[in-house]
Amino acid sequence: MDLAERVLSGDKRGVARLISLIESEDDEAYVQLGKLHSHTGNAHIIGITGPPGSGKSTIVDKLAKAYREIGKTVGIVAVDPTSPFTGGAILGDRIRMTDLTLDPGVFIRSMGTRGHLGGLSRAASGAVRVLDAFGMDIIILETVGAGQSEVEIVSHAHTTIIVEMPGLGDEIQTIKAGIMEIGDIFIINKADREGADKTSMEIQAMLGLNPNKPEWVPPIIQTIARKGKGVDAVVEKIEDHYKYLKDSGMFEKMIEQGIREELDIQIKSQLGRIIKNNIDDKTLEKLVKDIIDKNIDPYSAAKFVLKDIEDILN
Ligand SMILES: Nc1nc2c(ncn2[C@@H]2O[C@H](COP(=O)(O)OP(=O)(O)O)[C@@H](O)[C@H]2O)c(=O)[nH]1
Ligand SMILES: [Mg+2]
Repeated sequence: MDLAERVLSGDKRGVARLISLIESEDDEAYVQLGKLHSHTGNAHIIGITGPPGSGKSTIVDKLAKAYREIGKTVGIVAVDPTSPFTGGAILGDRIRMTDLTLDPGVFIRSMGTRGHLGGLSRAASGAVRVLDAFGMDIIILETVGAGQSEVEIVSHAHTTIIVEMPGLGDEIQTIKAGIMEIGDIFIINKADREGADKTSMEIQAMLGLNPNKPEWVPPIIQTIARKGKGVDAVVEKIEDHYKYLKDSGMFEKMIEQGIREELDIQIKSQLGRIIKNNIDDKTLEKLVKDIIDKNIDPYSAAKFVLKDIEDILN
């Protein structure tokens, strides 16, 4: 059995192997992912992002348990470039999900510093597709909300949750608009601490300034994740959002958009490989020297290289 067949037959080790292959950007990974394509598109993908320590992993843990209670299977992909990849570590350094890992209806995968961020985003998207084909009803994608790359990672999600906590003070003002805009649901976690109402109001005010999703008004929910408080309300809003996406036709649009992006990525990456395989280093080095010596400009040099590739392709 190849890896795709193992995934489809319900073999968790096959899932783990295929995700590793995707992480190492092995060509074969894309062949196997291709075989899974017709089995994808059934999962609800939920992205969770926010500052480190805000309680994302704790929330993911409680959400996963809540979904298991209503009989749904759950895949978790945790992307944390700030914490080193240690192979066995689940969700970074704090392993709180041990009881979940024993559940056959749950699959957890963590991804770390391996490779560049673009590669990480692609790997996360690949892992999500594997888990989708594997039959997970809910797939939760946790990333640290620190910049544009994280926004890119959660862009693979249908429903995006932003987790904040009280006491960030002025920091909340400086949250990049780009991150606020992608939030479908806002969670103020650690509501057992002082200032949760103030933080809620600040987010409310910021959302008022950015009415980018007029048909869906992002709810703001206070939680005490460590005690499981407010988690049911989060599940309810996630389900509401899913229904909104389906009813409004947004879901189909998102799928189409995702496919356009994926096709674009594949065309470019395959073209990149053709170029790499067909230009020897010597030619490139000579061109670099020629550009330095002003014998040729970079634009013309690139044209020259691509002309060669065209001839090879014909
Ligand atoms: N006081 C308080 N602490 C919490 C709450 N939820 C999580 N924590 C703690 O906050 C710390 C960071 O949580 P974690 O889930 O790892 O955050 P992440 O970095 O966003 O994934 C841990 O020590 C948690 O136990 C909460 O509701 N209240
Ligand atoms: Mg975490």
